[in-house]
Formats: sequence, C-alpha cells, structure tokens
Amino acid sequence: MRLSRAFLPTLKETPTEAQIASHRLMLRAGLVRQTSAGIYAWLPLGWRVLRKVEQIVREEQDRAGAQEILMPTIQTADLWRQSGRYEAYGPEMLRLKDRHEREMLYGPTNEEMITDIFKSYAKSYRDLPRNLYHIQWKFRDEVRPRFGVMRGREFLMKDAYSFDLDQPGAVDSYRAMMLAYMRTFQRMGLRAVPMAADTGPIGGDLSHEFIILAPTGESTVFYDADFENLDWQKSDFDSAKKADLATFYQQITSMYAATDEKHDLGAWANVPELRRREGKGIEVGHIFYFGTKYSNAMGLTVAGPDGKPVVPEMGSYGIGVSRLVGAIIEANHDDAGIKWPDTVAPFRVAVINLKVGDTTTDAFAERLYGHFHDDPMYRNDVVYDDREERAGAKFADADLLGHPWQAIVGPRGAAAGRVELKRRASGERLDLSLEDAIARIRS
Ligand code: 5CA
Repeated sequence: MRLSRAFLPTLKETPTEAQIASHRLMLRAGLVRQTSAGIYAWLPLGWRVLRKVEQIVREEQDRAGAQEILMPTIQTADLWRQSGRYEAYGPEMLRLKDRHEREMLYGPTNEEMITDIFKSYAKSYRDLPRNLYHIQWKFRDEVRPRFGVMRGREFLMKDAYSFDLDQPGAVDSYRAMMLAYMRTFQRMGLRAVPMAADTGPIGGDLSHEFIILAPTGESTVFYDADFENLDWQKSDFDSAKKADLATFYQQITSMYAATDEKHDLGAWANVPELRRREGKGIEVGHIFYFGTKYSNAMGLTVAGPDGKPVVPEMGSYGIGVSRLVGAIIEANHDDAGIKWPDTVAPFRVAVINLKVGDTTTDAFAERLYGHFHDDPMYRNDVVYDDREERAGAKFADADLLGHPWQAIVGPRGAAAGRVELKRRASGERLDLSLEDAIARIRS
C-alpha cells in the first residue's frame, strides 16, 4: 500500500475526550472513529488489526476443536423469555420492535439462541461433546461507555458454547478453552493471567477471567512470575487429550493469581519471593461452566447410552475481540505512539522514502517496497511512505502508527546502497545493505 493513495487519517492534536492511552492513540492514529456514544466505525488501519486479532482467536478455537458458525445480531424476545433472562437483563439490553410489533433485541450474548439451535439437531449422546463458536457484534447499553473500544456499547465478541454428556466432560471442555485462551493471548504478544471469578448474570459455578498485563490497566493483580515465562505455544499439552488437560489445569491453577479484592496474604507468602509479581491488568476474556442452566430452561435433552434422556452440561467462553485491540495498545505503547507486536500489526513493514522525487532514493526505496510487495506472504503487510512530506513528519507518523519494522531510505544511504532499519519495539537501529535488511525483517 502506498501512503500517497491510502486513507490513513491521523490527528495532530490529542483528543480531549480520551482519558486513557489506547483511546487517545486509536483516535490519533486513525484506527477508529466514534459515530455515537460507545459505537465506532473501524477505519482501514484499525480494521486490519481487528481482523488479525480475530484470525488468531479463530485459529486457536479451531485448533482446540471448536467449530465456527455465525448467528445473527437480532434475536426474538421469545427465546429470552424461555430462559427468564428477557426481564432480568434490564436496561443493558437494546430492545426493538419489528413492523408487526414483535419484540426483538440486539443480542448481548447468545446462550439461548445456541441452545435452541443445538436442540434442533442433537438427538443422542453420540452428538456430544460439541463446541460451537461465532465471532459477531454484540450490543450492551452500558451506563457509562468509556475508554473507547474497551467499554463500547457495540463490540465484537468471540463466544463459544460447549455441550457435554456429563460434568467431567464439561470440565474437560472448559480446560480445553482455557489452554486455547493462553495460546491465543500469547500469540498477540500479551501476557495473560487467568483468575477464578464470580459468575455474575451468566450464572454457573466455575468461572475464570483472563487478565492481560498492562501498566495502565484498571485492576491491580498479584501473580506468579511463571505467567510471564511459560511458552504455551511450545507446551506439549494436547487439547484433545483429557490427561494433558488435567495436567495443564493443575499447573495453571497452582500458580498464584489474584486481583486486589481476592488477594490472599496467607497463600502469597508461600510463593517464592523471586517469583512474586504485582501489576496492572485488563480483562479480555471470561469463561463459564454453568451446567444445565440453559439446557434445562430451553428443554434440550438427548438420548443417553442407556436410552434414557440426558440434559447436556454446558459452558460459554467469551473473548472481547474489539476490546483486545485497545488492550494490546495499553500493553505496547510509548509517548510517540503504538508499538504493535508483529502478529497483529496493521503492516509488518514500512518503507520510508525520505526524499521523494530524488531519482536514486526513489529507485532504491521502490526496489525495497517491490521486494515485499511481490511476495504474496508480505503483499498485504507492507506500507510505502511515498508522500511528499518532511522527514520529521514521516518518522512521527511511523512511530505513531507503530510499524514494527521501519526501513528508512534517504539520499545518502541510497547512493551507498544502505538502509536504516529501525525496530519500533526496542528502538534499535541498524545500518544495513538492502539484502541484509530484507533478511533481517524476514528472520
Ligand atoms: N456469554 C458470556 C461468555 S461467551 C459473556 O458474555 N461473557 S462476558 O460478559 O464476560 O463478555 C465476554 C468478554 O466480552 C469480556 O471478557 C470482555 O472482554 C468483552 N466485553 C464485555 N463487555 C464489553 C464492552 N462493553 N465493550 C467491549 N468488550 C466487552
């Protein structure tokens, strides 16, 4: 993508309505545009990030054995009357009427709908276990939408729903999702800590919140340093194997993790001093085991192995996909702007031409841009700053937008066949030949 032709609007001034870094940066870097309170349009840069975050979530759900579907945003009130949540949900639910005066709503979550769909097809214990998920916009009429996409009214959520024959099966499904979550957040360059949590209006008796660590997070957390060190991508845990899931769950729940309110000084003292960490965090995911709460209410039964009807055990598993974009910025920024982790960056590489119009510089920069642009693996991931702008303005924009690799081409370097390669996250700068710069980015 050539910046001279792109719609990537940035703001010079710091927007006054934004109270936190990610909200400020998302507005300044032109990721989103608020269209009404708590409702946002995603501009090209933000949309690219949102899709990358969504794709990582999708790959890890699939890997854990969940299957993707897509349910609608609009639901009928009747479904929610069956579970008793239509009245109970209160003013957070956006209620609508169609032209026939039928009561509808914009879905805040989908337990009722998925149970109703599953009920239409599942007949016997052989149809279990199953886990179905979708990634869809939700609406919750929050009293105080704030912090940009972190607490919106319309927001993108991944919600998965598991159906099992019995309680031990449901616990395995729950553990498989927990492992998937650890892998998901780590792939986005985040450090996540699961915390035993209250279940709230979703109901149930086993629940964890996933808090990602960010210095500007809202809640204080106490946690074991191993949460920073363990590599869940390389871990041998197999989400298809019950024994692996049990070992994983044992390992993860034996590591200390608590928020402010639940901090247990007895237990904290038992954590070796070198492994005690205190930090700030943001909730990005929440998982629940709630047994037969919805299957009972919605009349879901299947024939068990002995022919007798069984009410399946369920769980639901949410990730705030749009919130994650804000949370990733909270965890990765400085005064100059965003520092995207490579896996979610809108563009992995930026080629910055410092003297557009100079024949040697143009030719050299075009060669570098062309190299990545001609490669299907990189074509969508390279941006070329070919604007007729001052060098200072280009550097400032590149840092604000947070491109992980910035290949800077000036007239002197171009004449000598050299590129200045800057790593946004560390600030490291290297003076390299064109070939070495390419090799470095690709490694
Ligand atoms: N049905 C369950 C799990 S599928 C559920 O709705 N859980 S939840 O209420 O905890 O929401 C799941 C995730 O959505 C939260 O962890 C949070 O990351 C995100 N989320 C919730 N409310 C908002 C909001 N107003 N704005 C942005 N993200 C939100």
